[in-house]
Amino acid sequence: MDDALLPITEKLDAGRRLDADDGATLFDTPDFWGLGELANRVRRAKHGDVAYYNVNQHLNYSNVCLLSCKFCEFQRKPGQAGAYEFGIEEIAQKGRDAQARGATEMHIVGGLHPKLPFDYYLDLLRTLKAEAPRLHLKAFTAVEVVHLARVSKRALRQDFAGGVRSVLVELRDAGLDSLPGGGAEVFDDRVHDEAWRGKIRSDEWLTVHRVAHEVGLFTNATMLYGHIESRQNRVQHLLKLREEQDHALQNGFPGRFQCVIPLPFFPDGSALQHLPGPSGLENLRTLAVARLMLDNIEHVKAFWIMQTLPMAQVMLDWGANDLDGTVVWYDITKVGGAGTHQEVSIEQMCRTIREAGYRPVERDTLYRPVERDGTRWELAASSSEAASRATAVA
Ligand code: V47
Repeated sequence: MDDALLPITEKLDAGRRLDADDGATLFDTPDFWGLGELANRVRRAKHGDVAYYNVNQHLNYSNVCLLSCKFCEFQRKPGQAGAYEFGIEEIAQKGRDAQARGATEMHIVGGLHPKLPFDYYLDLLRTLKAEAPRLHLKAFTAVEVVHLARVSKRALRQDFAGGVRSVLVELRDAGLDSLPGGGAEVFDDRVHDEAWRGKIRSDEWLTVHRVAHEVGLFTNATMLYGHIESRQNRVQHLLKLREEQDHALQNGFPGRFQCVIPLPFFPDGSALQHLPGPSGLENLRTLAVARLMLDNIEHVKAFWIMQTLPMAQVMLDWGANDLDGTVVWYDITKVGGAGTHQEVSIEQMCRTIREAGYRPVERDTLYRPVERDGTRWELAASSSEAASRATAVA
């Protein structure tokens, strides 16, 4: 073992927090397998041999976007070939279809559309809740939430958090159940200005999530790595997330971050396609560091769509305890030039997890175990919600 890992091991054994220097050491250590072992130890202490997945579907209501993020191959300008926006009936149909195939979650994100009114988004949520009430609606990144606050003319300049709060409350009351983790990219102003100028900055992203936690919404957090950022930027990103989670927990907010999802940059088709993208080893290293630094975020997701299933299997030994969903369409990135139809069956997902030596557990978006019989599903009797419902009935 690299001697530099010994004090870190001692800290972990004593339940003490790692700091920025420890993060740098973990990124730089030549003892790659030692790092993996540390991450796996922490992962196993928290989650044993359980590996979660869910049955979900993605809905990208529009790819039209005012922004021009250099890493993004999804966005189109208004009128450009391939630009689209879904009508509400089309969205309703997708909701009915997802519910009929037994999905528990709809993950909804889109571009910053210059024309769609705020009512479109409220309609989208209300329609899905009416047509597919069993779907949990995990919708709108912090970037979209700020866009919607602007579209609906909240006074963000005078009171950013207040404007965000009023928009989130309205969305929540229309059916929004939680926020996905997208749009965080990497929390650094230099990288921001070079690669996604015009998008909200890290302080605004974090404020949206803070307000979401205050108003009772659970959220996720991503980190896009392997482009023009440094490893030090990644450590700082993780520390900012940890600090924000401390804030939610110390203040007893009803919401908090549930999981972190490190996302490897895919160069193909983007304005940064001259870059190589991260290697498999860098993916494992970044995942392990995320698990070790984020002692207050319960779940770490290996998003198999971007990592591939074989890589995700290995990632279960490197800190990940969740593979995300069975997904049906995924349009934001296309792995290796693949089409947008990316789907695994529940059987395939379970086989993948078992083969890696773990016990597959289906969860809902809030990480409550699900019991399933084909397309019919219920929260498992052991989950706290089901238990409290049973108590209320008794
Ligand atoms: O914010 C865009 C990233 C994100 C590329 O919350 C790219 O459960 C790699 O946030 N290469 C959207 N990444 C995806 C996302 C997500 C995914 C799965 C689960 C959850 C969750 C959230 O995708 C964007 C951006 O960071 N992205 N382009 C690219 N070329």
